Amino acid sequence: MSAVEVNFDGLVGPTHNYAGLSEGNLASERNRDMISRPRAAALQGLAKMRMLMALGLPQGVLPPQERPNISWLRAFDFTGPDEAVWESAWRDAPRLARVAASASSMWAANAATISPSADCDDGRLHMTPANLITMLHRAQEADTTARALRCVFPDAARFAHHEPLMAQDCFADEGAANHMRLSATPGAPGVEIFVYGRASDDPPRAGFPGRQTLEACQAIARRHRLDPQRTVFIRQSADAIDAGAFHNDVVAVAHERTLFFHEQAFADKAAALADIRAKAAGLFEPNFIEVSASSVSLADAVSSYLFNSQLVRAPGGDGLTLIAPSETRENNRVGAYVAELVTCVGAIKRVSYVEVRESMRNGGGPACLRLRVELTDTELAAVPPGFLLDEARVSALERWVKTHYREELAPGDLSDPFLIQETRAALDELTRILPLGGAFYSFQRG
Ligand code: SUG
Repeated sequence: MSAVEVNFDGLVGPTHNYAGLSEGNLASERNRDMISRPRAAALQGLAKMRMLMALGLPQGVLPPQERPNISWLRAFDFTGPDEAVWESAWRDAPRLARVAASASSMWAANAATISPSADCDDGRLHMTPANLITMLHRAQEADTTARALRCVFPDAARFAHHEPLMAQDCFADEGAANHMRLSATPGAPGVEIFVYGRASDDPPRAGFPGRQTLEACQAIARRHRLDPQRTVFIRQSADAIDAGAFHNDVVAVAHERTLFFHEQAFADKAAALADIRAKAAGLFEPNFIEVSASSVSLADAVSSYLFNSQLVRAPGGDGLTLIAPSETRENNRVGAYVAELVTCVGAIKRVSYVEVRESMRNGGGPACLRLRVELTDTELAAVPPGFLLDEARVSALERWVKTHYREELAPGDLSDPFLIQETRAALDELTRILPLGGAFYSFQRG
């Protein structure tokens, strides 16, 4: 059956800021308390979507979540009118207030794990919103993500929506950022590759946290009804995690038959590649593009975000295009590596650099900002068209950003109680640009 990969990008929310909330994410830690530029951040995200649209690729969008998250703060017994909740949280628990202001749902690669229907034995597309329990600020995303996905994929006969995994350490799950898929062509059955940072019975270790567990990966593979003969579980290398690869998509990316990865991405590379090759047997021959540490060190891979690129095939074009962050080019060693890569005979024929600097300063590159969903023609027809971008809708979103988003947000600006009404006005209007209905956000439900 013919199918197409649709990237659904997370819209950057109006409270985009640098709070230094993510241990093990070097950019987030380094840029803590910098002044952010929410308007530029959201426009950079939309410009990236435009770039993919210009290549002839379908592009979808996911809404930002409601922040400041006043109802989340109420769970910690901040009481009174919304403005009073916000003020007392800043006074008594500023760290919680910053968590409640985080716009982290923009990184849609962490929204969910998606298995296309070609891989699932009931012929439906399966999705599991990520519980994101490792980082407090991200753990507040799962419920709203689940609701957003139900709006975008409403047809239960075609789309199987699962609950996020149990919010327990054993099932820590960060979604598609640790999930890859190889297949001969879109629509063909593939090999699903789950990458985990730790197993629940690992001995304690020093170093940065592994955010994805083996148990979470296995549970998702079972509930998505994947064929064990076509499913691979790979342990991420501790070296990669400790170098700042807090998700696998910082050191590897896959598309169609191609796996583009860093030599030190996986704990046991030889076993991982052999397993992928064995499980692809009879379907396709995988194409491994391994980047040696002598060409690009792990430190350069993490700082340049080379692998946090999108690998795409433009319709009618030959070969794959790497949509890489401009930071990749700015790193002389990595930029030179890419320039050579695209001139050798290989699957990746060209590179396009994209500027998503505001997101990058929080550790989110082009690939973090999108959730990939491979849809058959009939599944695509079941997506409300309002979630797919055309010129009119992307222009409407740009106008919306320019109307509602602040140019700058300094940490001290976040405590402004006026921010609550300001962001709600923006989100309320958004529900008339995207087909979210009039009660998507909790403030709209009263
Ligand atoms: O979870 N940064 C995000 C970046 C997510 C990137 N996603 C992928 N690699 N797929 C994170 O660490 C920083 C927020 C702050 O510090 O204000 C943050 O959440």
